[in-house]
Amino acid sequence: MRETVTPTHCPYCALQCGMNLTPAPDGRGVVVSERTEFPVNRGALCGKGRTAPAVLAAGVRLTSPLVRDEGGALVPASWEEALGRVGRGLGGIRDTYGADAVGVFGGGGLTNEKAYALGKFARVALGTSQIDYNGRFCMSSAAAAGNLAFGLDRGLPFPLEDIPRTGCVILVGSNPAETMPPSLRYFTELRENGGTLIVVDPRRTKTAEHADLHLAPRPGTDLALALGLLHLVVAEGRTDEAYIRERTGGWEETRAAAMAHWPEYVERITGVPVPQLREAVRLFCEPEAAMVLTARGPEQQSKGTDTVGAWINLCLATGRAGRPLSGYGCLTGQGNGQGGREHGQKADQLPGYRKLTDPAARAHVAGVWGVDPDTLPGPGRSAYELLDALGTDIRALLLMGSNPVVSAPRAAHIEGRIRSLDFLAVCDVVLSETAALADVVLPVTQWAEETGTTTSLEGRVLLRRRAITPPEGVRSDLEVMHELAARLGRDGENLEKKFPTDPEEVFEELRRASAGGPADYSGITYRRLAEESGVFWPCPADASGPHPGTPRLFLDRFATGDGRARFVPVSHRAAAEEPDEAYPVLLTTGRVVAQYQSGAQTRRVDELNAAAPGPFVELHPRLAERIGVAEGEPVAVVSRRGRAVAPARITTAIRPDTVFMPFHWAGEGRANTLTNPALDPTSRMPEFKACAVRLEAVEAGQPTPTALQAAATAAYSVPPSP
Ligand SMILES: Nc1nc2c(c(=O)[nH]1)N[C@H]1C(S)=C(S)[C@@H](COP(=O)(O)OP(=O)(O)OC[C@H]3O[C@@H](n4cnc5c(=O)[nH]c(N)nc54)[C@H](O)[C@@H]3O)O[C@H]1N2
Ligand SMILES: Nc1nc2c(c(=O)[nH]1)N[C@H]1C(S)=C(S)[C@@H](COP(=O)(O)OP(=O)(O)OC[C@H]3O[C@@H](n4cnc5c(=O)[nH]c(N)nc54)[C@H](O)[C@@H]3O)O[C@H]1N2
Ligand code: SF4
Ligand SMILES: [Mo]
Repeated sequence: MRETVTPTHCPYCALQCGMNLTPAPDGRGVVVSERTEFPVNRGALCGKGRTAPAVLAAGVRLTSPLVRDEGGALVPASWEEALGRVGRGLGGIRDTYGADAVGVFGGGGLTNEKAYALGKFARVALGTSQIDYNGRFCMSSAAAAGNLAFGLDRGLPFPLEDIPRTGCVILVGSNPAETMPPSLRYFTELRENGGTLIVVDPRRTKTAEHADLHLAPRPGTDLALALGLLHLVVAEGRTDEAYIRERTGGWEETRAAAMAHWPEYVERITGVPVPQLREAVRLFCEPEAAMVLTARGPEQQSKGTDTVGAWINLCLATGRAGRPLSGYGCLTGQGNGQGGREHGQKADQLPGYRKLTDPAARAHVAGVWGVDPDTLPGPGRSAYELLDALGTDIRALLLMGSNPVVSAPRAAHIEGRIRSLDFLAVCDVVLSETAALADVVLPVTQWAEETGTTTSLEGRVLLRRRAITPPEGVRSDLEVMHELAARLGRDGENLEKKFPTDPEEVFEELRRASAGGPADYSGITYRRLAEESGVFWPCPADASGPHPGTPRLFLDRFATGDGRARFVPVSHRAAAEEPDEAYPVLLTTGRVVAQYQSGAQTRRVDELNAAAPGPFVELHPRLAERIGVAEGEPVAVVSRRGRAVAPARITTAIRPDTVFMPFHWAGEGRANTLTNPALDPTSRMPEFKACAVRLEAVEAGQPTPTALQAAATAAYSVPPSP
């Protein structure tokens, strides 16, 4: 028998590594093997991608719908019954309280087809404005800043393959050694080619170990850092005046703001010594070309948009955007983090990255959907605001592709809001902590069992292909929306006809809906995707022949009205919550290599649990000594939102005024019990990366808050400037 090899992509992060799948010999699940011809990862996979088939197994994943019985337990039920309950649950609330009493929450892991269908489902089948998704917690600040400065947001405006050929990369708050391991090679090759890598991270991460220069700012101070670098660029006469004149607007105001951020002042705010600031400027400005890449570190702040704006300003002032091998980029996170933000599951958005408030966009998309534009609701709330409104004016929620009980900021409060809903329906592949609270759980197919497209962090649209038949008892998210539409239509409306279940049919509609929009997919077909290693958007349909797609953006002009990039005038401001007597230490949060996000999937894989069995609190030996905690001992971290407990992991790789917790676990060690939902005014991004906490050794005596404050301040003293 000939083996059927299906080339496809990983279910997890935005690198979307290529992999080959073959049906497992025992007829259950798939076997993963190298797909060397896919250029981005050339066969390399991290442990998560390699072990992804474990989540396909019965016993690990859901194989039957679950409904809550009279005793309050979740019990297996038929699809007919489960769908009927969801139809009545959502429809009943809509009919009694109005469409906006029903919320929808999506995810950046959903394929383009699902994200598109979900946005349409909210606006057309439910008629609600209350839809948003977890991408708001991810790269929304970078997206907002990119739109402001360049007139367009595509995470990377160039392919990863450009990185090894530039002169210098500043990697800000990004830890690809753990979060996208196969991509590390681009940075090591950069150095082999004579380029330099600067890493900005409060921790000396595995990525920072590869850097020529590691700057370790206090969490929440990247805005000041970028302004300080810009100050030095101006003071040292390193601006590119011709470029500024020809390709940008708004320089004078930005220049003035930067001049107010003296290096010594910036050193005081950030803790980064002035000589290091000067060295960074030298490394960044000397080569012909250079890049700044940001990830969640500077973005997940209550000033994330301004912070990314400040890094973009640095690129613009030095002529390092919209030129070969130069530019600013954001390393998007989730499997379809890029496509998921383009096709309408965001509160203010229509497919093709169109604005819901734009009358022409409404008319175009309503035309594709066959509805009256006036029936389309306006923009709704952002993710945190939506979750915070559950149980108040939003009484029912349909959740697809997120696990907010673990991943939302101020999670204990959000968990309470979710519990206070009249009705919750969750579509998931596993019984996540959030699904466990649902009235109805609908089990859905997974990556290897279904076809669909994703758009990687490069803006490269890719085809994921079905490799095996899903088990009896699960259905695809598209089928769920189709069936629910049938139950939500009024007066024999046949609403389900608007929600096809074949992914290619949905993609064909998405092509038309996106045509002419900023993220134009109209020239992309499944057939092309099957033949090529992906196609970069924008790729408009072209009568004269297939459009090649656009790997590199902005080389001739930016996507603004006049083609010029815009400097964004910004100045430093503090984090929403700074350490004080009662909460003297800064907490920041993030990821470890062997777990993914809320852990809903990866915590079900033995090999990954062996590598990363549980939460921990990373802290500096000096801080550990002050609170009297030894390696591995439990330490309580307390913020104004709550208390979490996890074993201490003591290391000199973190600033002594900061502790770090990964957010992959539920229960006592849930980092998001602590985090601050202070929102960025533009992107509505919560401040996952900085909040004030105090530490307590769980068994030893409790130190006084004042002693802790002293410890935190004394432990980190800024080295004197020369
Ligand atoms: N293993 C694994 N890989 C993943 C994921 C996962 O959950 N697990 N998730 C995927 C997703 S959705 C995303 S968004 C990406 C995220 O990818 P990354 O952004 O690389 O991940 P994080 O660990 O959240 O944050 C990166 C770094 O920011 C640092 N940091 C914290 N506070 C600050 C600050 O104030 N300033 C600066 N400059 N740095 C700071 C942290 O110390 C951390 O090392 O990873 C993707 N890949
Ligand atoms: N403290 C702190 N919190 C954070 C962050 C941080 O850095 N620090 N990072 C934030 C970021 S960047 C992100 S992206 C979020 C992510 O946090 P979540 O939104 O919770 O992300 P996941 O854990 O990936 O949840 C996805 C859920 O959908 C399910 N799922 C997977 N594929 C599908 C599918 O195709 N269909 C359906 N219906 N379900 C599916 C999975 O099993 C899982 O239960 O967390 C945010 N929270
Ligand atoms: S780096 Fe990301 S896409 Fe690649 S194998 Fe790991 S999780 Fe999957
Ligand atoms: Mo993310």
